[in-house]
Amino acid sequence: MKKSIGQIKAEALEKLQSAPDLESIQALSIRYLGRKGIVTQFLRNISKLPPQKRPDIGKEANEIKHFLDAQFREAIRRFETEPSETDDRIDVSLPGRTAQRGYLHPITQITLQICDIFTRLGFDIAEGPEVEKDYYNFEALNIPKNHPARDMQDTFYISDAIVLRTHTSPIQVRVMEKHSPPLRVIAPGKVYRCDSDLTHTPMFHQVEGLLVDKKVSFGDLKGILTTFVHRMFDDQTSLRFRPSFFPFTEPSAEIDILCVQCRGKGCRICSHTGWLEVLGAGMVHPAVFEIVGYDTTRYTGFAFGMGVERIAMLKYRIDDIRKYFENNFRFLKQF
Ligand code: 2NL
Repeated sequence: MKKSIGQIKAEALEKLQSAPDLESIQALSIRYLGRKGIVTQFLRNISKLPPQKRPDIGKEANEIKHFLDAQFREAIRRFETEPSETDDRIDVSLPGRTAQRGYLHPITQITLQICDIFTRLGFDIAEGPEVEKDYYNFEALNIPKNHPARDMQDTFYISDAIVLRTHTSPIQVRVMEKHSPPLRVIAPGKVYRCDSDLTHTPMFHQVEGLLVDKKVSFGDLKGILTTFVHRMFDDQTSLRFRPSFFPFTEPSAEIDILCVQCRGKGCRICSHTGWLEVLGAGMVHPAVFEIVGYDTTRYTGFAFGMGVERIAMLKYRIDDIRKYFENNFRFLKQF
């Protein structure tokens, strides 16, 4: 025999030490312990030795065979379970994972645009509680106890005397309680109604406006709202004032704009009328002024209200209001 079993062992361990990857360890295992492997051959050749040498060398060779087998198995297990040094390394030249940029919600954007238009016309912005007294939400607005607007079906009642506000008018009542005329305020905010379908959600956003001064006329109301519509949509957009009714204004009107889609020809969006309702408005009812202690012989005023989602749906041509509340990032980031 050319090499002693001790030499074979040393050589095998040295090669195992410098094996760079799993494949070379597996190849080494076959080279030494395989059917025609170096250690296997050595064991076979023991039968050619003189009989008195066979037991000692045989025993040693067998031990080394098992030892090497354990070493190879262990090395293979280490490679398979532990990440290698190269896998572990961080490539500092890779581009980082960028954080998604945040945006203002489309409803917030429209609310801010509406507020901006009115601030430039001299209005102040006022806010108030969403959980409101029945008094501010109904009573002070000349909405009597048996009025259909108070119906359990529309209003979320917290208790007998406390509701979730159904409009932002209570904000303006609170402003009038605190300040005397002249006064120009707009009241943006969330409002709640027990209603849910394609065009209604239980929570939606409103902007209301109120102007009180000496000699305020319906003409002033028309002027302000015409300017608003021209700035919100475009200055070619026609308006139409239709007589209507609200308990808190007299006279009252609903304001339509010429359909943004068909420009009056008639289409699905305007239900083939050519017009879209966007605002409610009117001259503040004297009963409301009396409740807050304003002198109705000296002051008149107008008020108006609009749904922000409705304006946003028309401006962005979205036909399902629920899209604004699903928080689908791919929808929201378009605006
Ligand atoms: C609509 C109609 C309107 C008002 C809101 C108001 C507020 C006070 C006094 C009188 Cl404090 N009126 N607000 C007036 C007319 C219409 O909103 O269609 N909103 C979406």
